[in-house]
Amino acid sequence: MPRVFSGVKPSGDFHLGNYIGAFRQWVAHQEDHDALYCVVDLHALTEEIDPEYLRRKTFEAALNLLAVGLDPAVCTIFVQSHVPEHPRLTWLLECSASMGELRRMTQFKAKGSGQEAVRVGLFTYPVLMAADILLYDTDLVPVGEDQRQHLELARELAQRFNHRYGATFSVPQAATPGVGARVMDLQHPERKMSKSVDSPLGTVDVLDDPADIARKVKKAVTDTDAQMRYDPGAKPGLANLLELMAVVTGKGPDEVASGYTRYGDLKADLADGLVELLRPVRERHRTLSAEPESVHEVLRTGAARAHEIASATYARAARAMGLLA
Ligand code: AQP
Repeated sequence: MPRVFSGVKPSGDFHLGNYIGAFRQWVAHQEDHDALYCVVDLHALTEEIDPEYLRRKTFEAALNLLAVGLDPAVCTIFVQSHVPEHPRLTWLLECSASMGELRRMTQFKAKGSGQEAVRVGLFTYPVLMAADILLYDTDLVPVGEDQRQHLELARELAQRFNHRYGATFSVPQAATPGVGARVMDLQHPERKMSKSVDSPLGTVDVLDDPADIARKVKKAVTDTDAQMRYDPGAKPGLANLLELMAVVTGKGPDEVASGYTRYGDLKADLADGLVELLRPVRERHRTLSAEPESVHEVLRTGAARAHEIASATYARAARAMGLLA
């Protein structure tokens, strides 16, 4: 079976962007791929994070991955730092990546460019992400649009390594959903919904209760011309709502727009649709919360399987570069 790998950072609570941009695909791919999904805790260290908070969020992230519908009987779920080959391969790849190509990464430009005190890890984290992916001979990486550039870097590093040292890594492909690849903040539709940005009204968490979901959708920023049409450039707030409704209904955003005249009606139906979309997640979460040991067991089994694959790939790369076995 072709292999799928993807990861999520345990830096906060999972939101609708993670669910629609990534987890829905993860769940779909687990059936017909050899799927590995990772809580990338090392990535969370690139910015200030309280140690206790990180530990708690890492566990919660694993629990939530089960809640969104991943089945440990058919896929592998593990924590990045439990598999030591991730930082080990990162070093090998850093020794073939260039400062110039990392400086071009838009996420780094947005978060840290020009600041002397910025962490080195924030600059090099796309290389860690490349190592995450390349360790597993990954064919497909389901990600939201925000990660596309990092995925391109992973492909570039794999090709460069293979060219310089001989065939070592599979070159992965990105898989982004047609609609919903970039869910925007409901209050600031010019920026993506994100767990590390404090925007309580703009972010719908996957575990929000129905009343909160309805309140946030109702207060979502739109525009004043009140014309119902899908136009992400001129009407980003409305376009975001139409895209979300397109995900909920399986229609295209233009088709959704043609079915409404008033923003209020769209918002009301969208709130109901999102409540239903996320209901199974909330229910599974309630059950799983009562059995934390089963989550730890999933992570132990997952790390053992991931380590088996990752150690073989690391050994291949180390040998190719001339490290003594
Ligand atoms: N707004 C989004 N729309 C669609 N997909 C999204 N993803 C994240 N945000 C959106 C996808 O979710 C997966 C996990 O990504 P992450 O852990 O990097 O998510 P985040 O919520 O973006 O987290 P942070 O802490 O806010 O990260 P930064 O600040 O680095 O962006 C990925 O597949 C991602 O594409």
